[in-house]
Amino acid sequence: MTALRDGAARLIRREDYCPPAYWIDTVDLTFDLDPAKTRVLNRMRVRRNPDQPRQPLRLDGEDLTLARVLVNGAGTSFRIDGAQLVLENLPEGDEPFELEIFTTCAPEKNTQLMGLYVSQGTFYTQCEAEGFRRITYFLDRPDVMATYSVTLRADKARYPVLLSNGNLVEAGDLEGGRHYARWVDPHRKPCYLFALVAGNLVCRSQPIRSRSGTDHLLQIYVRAADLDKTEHAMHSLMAAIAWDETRFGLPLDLERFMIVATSDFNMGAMENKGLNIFNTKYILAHPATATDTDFANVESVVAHEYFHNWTGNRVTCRDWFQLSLKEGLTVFRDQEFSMDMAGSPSARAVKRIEDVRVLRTAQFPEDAGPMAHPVRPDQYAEINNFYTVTVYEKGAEVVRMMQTLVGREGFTRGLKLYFERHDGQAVTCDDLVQAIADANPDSPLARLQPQFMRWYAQAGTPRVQISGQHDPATRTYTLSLHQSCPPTPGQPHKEPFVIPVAAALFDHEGRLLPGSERLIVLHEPHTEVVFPDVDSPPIASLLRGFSAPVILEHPLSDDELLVLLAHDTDPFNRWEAGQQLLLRRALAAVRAEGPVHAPLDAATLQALRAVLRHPTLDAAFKELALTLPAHTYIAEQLDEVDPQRIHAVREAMRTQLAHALHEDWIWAYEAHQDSGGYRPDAAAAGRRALTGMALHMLCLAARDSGNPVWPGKTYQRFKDATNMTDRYQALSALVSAGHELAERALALFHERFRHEELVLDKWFALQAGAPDRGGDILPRVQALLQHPDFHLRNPNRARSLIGTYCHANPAAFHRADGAGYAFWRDRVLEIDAFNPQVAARLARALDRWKKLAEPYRSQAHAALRVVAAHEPLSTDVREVVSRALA
Ligand code: 0A1
Ligand code: ZN
Repeated sequence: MTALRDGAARLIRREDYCPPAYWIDTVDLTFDLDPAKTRVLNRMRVRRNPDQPRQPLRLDGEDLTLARVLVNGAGTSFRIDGAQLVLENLPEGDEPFELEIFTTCAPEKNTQLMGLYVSQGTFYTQCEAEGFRRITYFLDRPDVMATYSVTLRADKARYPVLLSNGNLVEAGDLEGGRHYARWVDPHRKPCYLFALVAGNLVCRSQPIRSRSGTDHLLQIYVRAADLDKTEHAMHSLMAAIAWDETRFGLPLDLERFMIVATSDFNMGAMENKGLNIFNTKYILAHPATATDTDFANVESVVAHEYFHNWTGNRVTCRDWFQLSLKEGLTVFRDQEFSMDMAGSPSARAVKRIEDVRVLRTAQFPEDAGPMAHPVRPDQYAEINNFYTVTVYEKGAEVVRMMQTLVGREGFTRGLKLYFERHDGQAVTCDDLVQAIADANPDSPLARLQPQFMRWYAQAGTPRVQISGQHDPATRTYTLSLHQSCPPTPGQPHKEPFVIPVAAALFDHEGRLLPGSERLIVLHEPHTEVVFPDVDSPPIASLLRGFSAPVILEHPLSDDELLVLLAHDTDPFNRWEAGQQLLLRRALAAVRAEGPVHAPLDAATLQALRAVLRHPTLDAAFKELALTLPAHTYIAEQLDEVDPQRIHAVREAMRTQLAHALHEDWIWAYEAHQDSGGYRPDAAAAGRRALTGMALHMLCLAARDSGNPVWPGKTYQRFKDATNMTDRYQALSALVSAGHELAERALALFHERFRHEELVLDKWFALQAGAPDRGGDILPRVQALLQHPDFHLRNPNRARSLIGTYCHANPAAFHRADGAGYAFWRDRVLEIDAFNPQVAARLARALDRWKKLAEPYRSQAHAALRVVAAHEPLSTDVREVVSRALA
């Protein structure tokens, strides 16, 4: 419910769950589509739920104009109670009855982009979580599942394409230049999976035959100008279909699987049954306009939405508290898919590192801040605020731990049992864990199942403290592991978790000790593990592959970290050793007094040079190993945060890397050039990432030396590039270095791509995210708000300029004069007036204000208080700011 309401919001609690008093078995919808006034006739077959006490039928509705209600064809009395339509005089007895509701709505006035809305002249719907109630009165909850038939009527010239879920059963012309299409979806579904699209679109079609021999039609609908950008999405979809059949035995259950892209979308994409609706950002990809990151995102989001067809649609959530049942599991599945697509072990590790970086830079702060919540939350004011990195990414880590505890095959067996038991049902997170445990009765998961469920119940990132003791007399090495978890809002005390810690031992020459690899399942507060046959003090490599979403406190010496960086056989921990070395130096420099000076020592620089020059390591891995720990990750390690100090330290480290490794960067740039055409595969993308990093470093070094050679080469590469990755990297290198050529390049870039919305988003984001020099970014962002290409109501554009500035440019945002926070305050309120969901995400930029040093803390507090006191304020934003202020 995103309606603007006054006062404190009512909390919805998980413990209050009650099955519905009525079931809706069939829904027949007729739409007369008109942007100003769309007429919706909703004919339902309803029956009382005999397991519940007799009570009135309460249907949810929002922003609807009600014209008529009929029960079994006759008029009936009704009343409106808040946002509900209440029917009291229903037929006696338990026979099903026909309920017919006729309403109208105004899609062109729908700026929230929930329910039925118009974008660039085309109708789209978005119903998750509670948007269907903005289309018609309904039991808008995921445990009410019905079969749907849908008739769409609209002007034929303006809306030649009419789509809904399922199969097209009839289409034809009507009077007055109108036409119609009738769709029937044979699968029962909750209303959040309903969708319709009507507009002037073209499509790429692909017939396929599955492994089991069934024929299907895949279609991707876009605007005509975008058709040449759909090939990669189609390939990704075909790969995802094949992967789900091979890995999990899950086939496509639809004759027709359609994807439609829209420029105006609050989130990434939506898994509506048979008719996925996507943000264009996650469908369109052409080498000339999309970067390697865009290509990878398209692949993973297309797969994610497709995988929801089983994990989400065939088996759905009983209530919205169970959101991670479908999201954690589906993110896990899309991560596994992307890893398998990446191919080589080191390319898989690169994907794993990228996923862990997201977890640490976004989820760990969430888990330590005012919005901390369990993977299965206990309460919410606005469910849209809980589509979070905790529910999605930490939820995926919880599923991954289950796979680790039962093994890969055991996990596949568990999912098979889950579908055997629950296909067609709306279930809970307990049901998923139960199926995986029951399919693996001898596993540690089955033994520790109730305790494992704490991952769903307790918020906060657990810490695992390590110490090790070598005993030469017994030739043993004893590891002590101690776990704890800090308090989070509403959860002062935590019980111990089940933590799988993958471990191995190395000697000081970097040789793996034979037989030392094992999985430690920590479940007590404190555990000791003894490794036999260890002749001398070893180096423990722990939490390999990031086997649990915890913070490891493992006091390895610098020398030991250097050994792991050079030799660990687990590429994840190899990367991690380098990150720990860099993090230590960053923290020491942040904590030191006085001006920041050269935080990196010669040994670290030499180790990084060795990684960069390594003969066999992948370019993508090298790029990750040489990337500094993120600003937010460094901030999380501190009790009090001075954002300007962290920024200064990171800049000093970058400058040192640029100068000390100058010759190496030149080598890296020249040795990793690609000849031939663009291919978005992991190896080629890795080479481009590394050459891009090299250019950044070379431009940075040139800034200090004044030598124009590398900026000149970079500018030339920017102009000559044959793909967007290289072009954007070059542009961004000039912008980051603050080189005078940057302005010229930015102007050229705009001129060349001014008709490409997604490229313009990059153009805005690059400027909003550029390194701050003397406070110059905020005025630039303010000026860009007035740019003719800036459209506040388009979520992608608002996020690219305002979101990037507030969320991704800490040094520019946290200004001593508080002007960054005042800007945040004004934009949150401005956006909240028309799109609360987007506003609430922006509002979270000040989640961690209590950790800020003065004067930032007081300034941020003042801005938050103004937002909290504003009337009217959406439930969405109110929940975020009141938790921040609590
Ligand atoms: N279920 C989608 C995410 C999603 C959630 C809410 C939305 O409303 C605007 C849209 C999409 C997914 O996980 O992909
Ligand atoms: Zn999802």
